[in-house]
Amino acid sequence: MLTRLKFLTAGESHGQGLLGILDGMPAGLEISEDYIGGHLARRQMGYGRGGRMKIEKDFGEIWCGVRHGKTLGAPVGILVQNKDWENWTKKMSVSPVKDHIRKVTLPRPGHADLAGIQKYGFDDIRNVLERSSARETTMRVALGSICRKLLEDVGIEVGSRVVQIHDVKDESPVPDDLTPNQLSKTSDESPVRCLDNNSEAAMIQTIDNAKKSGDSVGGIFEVIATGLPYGLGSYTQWDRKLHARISALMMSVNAFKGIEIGGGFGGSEKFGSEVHDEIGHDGEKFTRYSNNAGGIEGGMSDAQPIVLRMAMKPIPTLIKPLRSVDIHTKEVKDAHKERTDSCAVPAASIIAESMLCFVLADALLEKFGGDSMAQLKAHMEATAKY
Ligand code: EPS
Repeated sequence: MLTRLKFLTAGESHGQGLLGILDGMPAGLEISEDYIGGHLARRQMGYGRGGRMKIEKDFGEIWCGVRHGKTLGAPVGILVQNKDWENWTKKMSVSPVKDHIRKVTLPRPGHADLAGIQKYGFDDIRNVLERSSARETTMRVALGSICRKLLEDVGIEVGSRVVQIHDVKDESPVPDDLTPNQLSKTSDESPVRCLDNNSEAAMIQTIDNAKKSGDSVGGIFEVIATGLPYGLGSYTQWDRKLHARISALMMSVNAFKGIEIGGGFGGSEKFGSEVHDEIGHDGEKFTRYSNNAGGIEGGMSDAQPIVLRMAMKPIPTLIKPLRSVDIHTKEVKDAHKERTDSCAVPAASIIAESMLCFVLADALLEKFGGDSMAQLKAHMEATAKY
């Protein structure tokens, strides 16, 4: 669903590290490891995370595609080393080892374990779970933050906040004068990334309760982008529609189980007259009296903020495991358990921001083109409508 950008990630959760390539960025974009590191650190935060985040201090080393602080127009390659690797050198060795390595044989309901071993014919679930780990999203955030930088340089910001953890809701609205970057800055100060203090305390309590009973919780977060011109995406073909492209990238995250664009499911119980955003004109440009469409009409950005809500399921690795069956002996046993997070909703909101950055940067390059940032900006100045 990306037309101008390509990205690939590689790496196992407890292997040596994670690799990523982002191809198609124009030349001349200022980018630094510190900028990428800032967003990687945001992904590591959040109340309810397990022991792994205490071990890792994710840092994206730029290996190629950048010279003297600016992109070359060539593929950008990034490496994130796994600090935990030193504890896994035998279990995750690339070469065969003489030691006996205990196999994981109890698939976790909700994880890729069972379908993964059936598909690839493995006798050890570790071969599946290492790649199908949320650790992979580290590289999505690293590469996505390069897209984010491109967007910022042309006045487009992407931010987020958590609105629900388990059954605790933060119903406070986002203040009108808060830009997405300011929204993220404020949310980042909360351990659960929500705006309302009372909801924050209740969310923390819910996570503590889940943890105490060996359980996990999911939640909902909102992702907002502003500064978009008219016409990213197109109504002319199914795979050019912006909401289809956003949904495809968002739903590529295993834990994301639902997406709402603008009014989403709520709109289905309202009248058309209550849902659609009336059009005005302020003498210079068209305006809207509301934004229930969430910034997308007919598969195109309509120059309003893009507003999305994503639902994340609870993490499937449970300290008090569900029933499973041993893949070798077929005995009924508890599912595999290992170190895990009881809640990763705050981290997931940063991953969703990054997925949106890929799509918006791609759609922007598709519409305005340019081999360099200077060309992209000139094309936008000449033709972008807001
Ligand atoms: C994660 C790293 C993983 C998990 C979590 C997210 O590290 P470890 O397996 O060493 O604890 O903490 O992933 C899962 C719970 C999962 O099921 O994939 C990370 O970097 O975000």
